[in-house]
Order: sequence, then structure tokens, then C-alpha cells
Amino acid sequence: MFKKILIANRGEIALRIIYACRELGIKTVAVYSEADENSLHVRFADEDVCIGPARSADSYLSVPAILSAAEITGADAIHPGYGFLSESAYLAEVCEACHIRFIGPAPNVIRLLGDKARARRAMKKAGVPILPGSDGPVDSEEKAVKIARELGLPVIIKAVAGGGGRGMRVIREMGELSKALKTAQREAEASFGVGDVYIEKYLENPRHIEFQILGDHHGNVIHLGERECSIQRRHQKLLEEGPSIAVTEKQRRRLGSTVVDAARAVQYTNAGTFEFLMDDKGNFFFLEVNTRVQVEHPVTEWITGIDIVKEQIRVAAGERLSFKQGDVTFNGHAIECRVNAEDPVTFQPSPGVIHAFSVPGGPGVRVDTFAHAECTIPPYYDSMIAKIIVHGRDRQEAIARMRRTLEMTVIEGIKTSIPLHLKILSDPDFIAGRFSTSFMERYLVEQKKPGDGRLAQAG
Ligand code: MV4
Repeated sequence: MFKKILIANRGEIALRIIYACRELGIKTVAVYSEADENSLHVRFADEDVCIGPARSADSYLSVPAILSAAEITGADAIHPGYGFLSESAYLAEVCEACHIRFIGPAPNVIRLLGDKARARRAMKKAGVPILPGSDGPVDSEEKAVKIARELGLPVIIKAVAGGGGRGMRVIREMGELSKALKTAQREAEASFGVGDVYIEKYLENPRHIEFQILGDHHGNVIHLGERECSIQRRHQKLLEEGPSIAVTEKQRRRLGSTVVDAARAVQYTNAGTFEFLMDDKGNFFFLEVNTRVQVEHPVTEWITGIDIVKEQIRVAAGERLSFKQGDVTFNGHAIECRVNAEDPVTFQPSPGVIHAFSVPGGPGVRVDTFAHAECTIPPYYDSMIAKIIVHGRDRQEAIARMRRTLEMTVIEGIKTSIPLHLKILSDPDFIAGRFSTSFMERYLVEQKKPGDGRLAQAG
């Protein structure tokens, strides 16, 4: 087992990794930017190293700064968390060269799955259902027109280096195709340094459902069921839950076993998430694989009782997964709300000093946060300040539990998304489980209608 892990991240996930390391008896090294000097992850790590100025590009995204910190402190592994360098095949490769273990999949696996067109092909080959689309990148207008004709409109153009919704274009009329192809390519080149794009049939109003997997270095791969992540705005998830009320036990077993086979086929190790779109007939289509631990992993931890971060560390150290697929059971229902420092109506970031901070406990409540009274939320990073996760025997109990928790949460000094979460949790369509990825868009349009009253009442 590792003796010392460097945590190449900040905020709640850095603390979450410290929790796991402490329970496993592993020393920790925090890295921090000048804006995070007084952060809790720095206070609770055994050692800490300042790696640069506030700007992420100069600190949390700097491979040389992070590798130097690992060398200086003698860390034998790096946990990248989520965001920042968590899906950097380059960091994973440099770690290998420096004999420091990267806690994540092998560099070539990150690279394969980071190229969405290659990932699509690999998944198709492994028997995972995909949407009809181009076989690889589309580099000319003639090719694009031919494919769009074959697929039938609407289609969607996506960047091979994309993911998370960046650099996508939906085409509803043939006349739009040529211009959209050029802008998508230009945007992809500017954002990712790779201009390649591919085309898929566009699925209207799908659900977004993802399967959590874990793999060790002994060929064992298991799945931990799915999370429903349809409640999002502009590709930022607001609320996740598990299990999805749209997935039957039979579908879970079937798709679970399909993703496990596919993960084995690409020699996947460590934690990963297979993202799918689900249509209104219950068909699943592969989107992409996230090769990191995700923000919403606590939802799965609670319904399975498995500590995903500890498993990540164990398998990276060469140990076997501590359980088999047959040991995995699903218990009750979990919901996570991402509390952001932002205006709940305009979504403008709201950084600053938190003067009062109190979140209730009680049965079935977990809070993953780096925030506390008198802490400062810097303006340089993601606006998420806390994750509130609840568990109930069933979905109804979980919803009631989340509502009472949010109602009794006190955060003063900054604005938060809590009023918006409370409105979602009392929406009849949400409560009935009738929603898709379009839920928030429609919801926010409805709210703007004059005379509706919901906006004025709630919050
Ligand atoms: C799609 C799609 C419909 N059809 N692909 C957005 C994030 C990126 N990972 C893929 N995305 C989508 N791909 C096809 N062929 C709709 C989306 C999409 C979406 C997906 C998941 C969660 C929220 C979403 C919001 C809008 C669009």
C-alpha cells in the first residue's frame, strides 16, 4: 500500500480524498494555490506545498508544479480528483516516467476514451449500443452531407476531444450543415487544440443515465449500478439520484454486464463512469466514458455501501477489489444536490465571505464540503461549495429528507442555489419522475412567464 498520496486538487474532493487516506493510514500532501492558503484541505493534510498563483493554469493545471511537489515530498502516488488534470493522459504518462502511481486508468486508456470518436468505435466493437453516426471524424462538407442524409435530421456535430457539452452543434435543416461544420471545427480547435468532429443522430429529450464501474489490475471489473443525472442546466448537473426510476432491475443487470464487458475489453482499471442517453422507449445509447471519480459518486456510495475513493486507492496500489459483483446490492434511494455559490435566478457566480454556515444532520444526511463559517469562496474556481447527499428507504423519503435539510440549511454572506433546488424538489413532474435533460430548460422558461407566481413565491 502507498505511504503518502499527493492530492492534485482543492475543495471538497481534496478533503474527501483525505478522509479515505486517513482511514487507510496513508499520509497526505495537499497542494494549493495562493488563493487557497487557508483552505481546509491544507489544514488537514499532513504536508502542504504552494504550487502557484490563483489562476488554475498556473497552479492546479500545472503538471511541472504538481510533479515537483510530489518529488519534494516523496509522495508515491497522486490522486487527481475530478476536473483539473483528472483526465490528463499526459499527467498519467509523466507519473509513470517518474515512478509515481497515478490513481486512475492507464494513460493509453485515458487517451482512447478521451477521443470520443475512437471511444464510440471501441464501444461498438465491445457490443455497447451506440447511436447511428459517422465511423470516425468527418473532415469534409461532402462527407457530412452524405452522413446527415443517411441518418436523417436532426443530427448533432460533436468534437472528438469534447465531452461535457462543449463544441456541439444540433442540425435541424440541411442548409445549416456546412456553416455549422466549419464553426464546430473552429471551436474545437480553439478549445481543445484538436479540430476533429464527428456526427451522430440527434436524440430529442433523452434522459442522462450513467453507470459507475470499478476495475482492478487482476482483471476484475464490477459495476455499481446507475445514477440519473438529467436535472442539469447548460451541462452543469444540479441534482443527481440513484437508482434511476426509469431503469428496471432487468435493464440494470443487462446494461451493467455490458459495461463491465466493455471495460474489460479496453483493460479499464480504477473508477470510471459510462454515460448513456435513454430514449422514451427505454433504449440506451452510449455517450462517453469519464475516466475519473465523479462529483456525484456519493450517491452510489450510499446505495451500495462501497467507499469508491478507498477502492480507487486500493486498486491503484495493486490490491484486488474488496468485493465481487455478487456482493453488490442496492439499498434504498440517494439524492445529491450541488450547492453552488451563485444567484439562484440569474446563475451569476456569488463568491465572497461566508459569515454563517450550518447544515443540519439527522438520519440519512451527508454533507461533503470545504466551506465553514468565515471562510472565503474565491472567484477563480468552480462555484460548487457543498454537496448535500441524502438517503431514504425509497425515493419519496429521500425527497422529503432533502427538502427538510435544505430548508434548515443556513448559509449567509453569499447567494446559493438552494432556493432553486427547493423549487425542483417540489415540482410535480420531478416528484413523479417525469423528466428528461430538457427539464430545467422548460422549467426556467415557465418561470419567466408573467403571472405564473412560482418565481415570486419560492426562494
Ligand atoms: C447528445 C444528445 C442528443 N443526441 N447526443 C451533451 C453532453 C455531451 N456529453 C453529450 N450531450 C448530448 N449528446 C446525441 N446524439 C444530447 C446531449 C445533451 C445532454 C446530454 C446529457 C446531459 C445533458 C444534456 C443536455 C443537452 C444535450
